[in-house]
Amino acid sequence: MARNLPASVGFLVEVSEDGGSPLDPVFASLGSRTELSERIDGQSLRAVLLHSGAPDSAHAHARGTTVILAGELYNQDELIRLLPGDASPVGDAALVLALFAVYDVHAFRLLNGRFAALVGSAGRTVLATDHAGSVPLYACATAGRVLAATEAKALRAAPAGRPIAARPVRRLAGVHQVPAGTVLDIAVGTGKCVAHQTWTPPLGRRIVSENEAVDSVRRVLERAVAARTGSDTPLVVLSGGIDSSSVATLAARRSAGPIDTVSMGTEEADEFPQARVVATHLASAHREISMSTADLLRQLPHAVWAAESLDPDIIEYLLPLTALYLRLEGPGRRILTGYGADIPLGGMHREDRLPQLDTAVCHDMATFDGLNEMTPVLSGISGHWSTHPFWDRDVLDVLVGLEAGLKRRYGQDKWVLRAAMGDLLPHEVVIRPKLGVHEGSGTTSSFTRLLTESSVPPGSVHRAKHLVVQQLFDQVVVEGRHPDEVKTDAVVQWAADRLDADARTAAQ
Ligand code: AMP
Ligand code: PCX
Ligand code: MG
Repeated sequence: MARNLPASVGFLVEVSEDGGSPLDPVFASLGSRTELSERIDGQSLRAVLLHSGAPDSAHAHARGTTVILAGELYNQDELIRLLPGDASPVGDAALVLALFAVYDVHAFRLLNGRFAALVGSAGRTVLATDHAGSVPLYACATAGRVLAATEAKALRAAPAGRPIAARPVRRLAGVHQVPAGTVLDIAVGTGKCVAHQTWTPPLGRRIVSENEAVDSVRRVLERAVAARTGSDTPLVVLSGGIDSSSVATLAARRSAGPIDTVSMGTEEADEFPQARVVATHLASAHREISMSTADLLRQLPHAVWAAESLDPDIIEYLLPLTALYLRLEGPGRRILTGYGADIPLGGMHREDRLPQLDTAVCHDMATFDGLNEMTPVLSGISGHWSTHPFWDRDVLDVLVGLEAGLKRRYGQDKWVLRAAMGDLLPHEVVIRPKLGVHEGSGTTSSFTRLLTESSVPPGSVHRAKHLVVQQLFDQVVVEGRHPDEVKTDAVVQWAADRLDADARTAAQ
């Protein structure tokens, strides 16, 4: 299906029995805002949709049920086949509405997408995330009132809600994050909540031949890239590693003209030559964006503001991407990345033993939830929409489910992917092991140096990074400050002083 940006990229919704009092719709994502207001069987539903000009298909209403959807679906064609012969709903929200009428909450087990959704019907508010929770969704429920938003900061002024079957958000009493692949069915009158899990990563491993594995990886990734490529020229954030190069080459194959690619680097490190090999091979319109590590580190508050993540490792992966997106001028683009490939393939696991490889895959697949590393808000803060083909539901099912010996083979990491792309990329690209974005951009090393230069002892650097990220979260999410007002240097000094004080207390 041809498309540019999703109809909506975020929302704040309030469902209440007494009309409630409106919250301030605060989002880090850029976008126009459209308000809508409806009565559903004695309750009022008020929503603010964040969008880039055409929000109509993010919202659907029929027979006392309303659907609001931020993001997009990737398997509309399959889904439409489930509906009665002549039904062909226009837009993703209408499609979910039609499926909900047939399957109720179980409709969400059918969807392959990148979305957060709300369904309002008589007495019920249903909240749903995609299989990966890739569009974060937060909720706050009290008797008679349910609030939901795609950014936690939009709920910072919400009244303390009752505990629900979801993860509490640090220092936002009553605000919870809806887990990945989950539907929460909330009774508005009481605030009581029932959770249904709609997806879980495969735990078994399929035994298939090399050829079968390679063919299925190629086919499923092709489909995932096709479903994410709009009518405009695709833009791929390209490191020159096998993951983003695979996405770029598959996007280029289905594009009528040259695709756009962009790479970032700093004075400390870049992978510009490696990315250039791929860009030249694809004849893409390629751009290199270079920045100082000082400028990069100044964007730390923006990375935390966008990702609303408390994990310092994840913030190190996301900072260079945030800084890159902030330098991509408008209008809003659809951006494809290779993010996430290393998780189901164990790409960050640099050794040969298969039990350890599968242990790493199992661990990463069991712990990604709540890290928000796939969030579209990262690029949303500069008005763009990012999407990650490797975390397509069908791609994940295939990749996770391959036995470990197909992931590490003939001394190569991610062997099955390299073999699947072998005929489309230069040999040197196919075989090169790659650094992570945090290493290839000098992010980890420059962040570490900033701390040690502020007299953090080398053994306390990780703890200091944790404190910095937590403090940034408190300022830009919990307290609602704009990241332009928050200075990385001041927060780093605060963390160094705090560690120093803790060390003195311990020594007494
Ligand atoms: P990684 O797995 O470390 O390569 O990073 C995840 C994704 O981020 C890659 O697949 C690329 O899409 C993107 N990326 C990483 N490094 C860069 C870079 N230096 N410039 C542009 N995009 C990058
Ligand atoms: N990545 C990885 C994901 C980082 C690990 N995340 C996790 N375990 N939840 C990827 O792109 O697959 C890098 C830099 O590599 C980010
Ligand atoms: Mg990668």
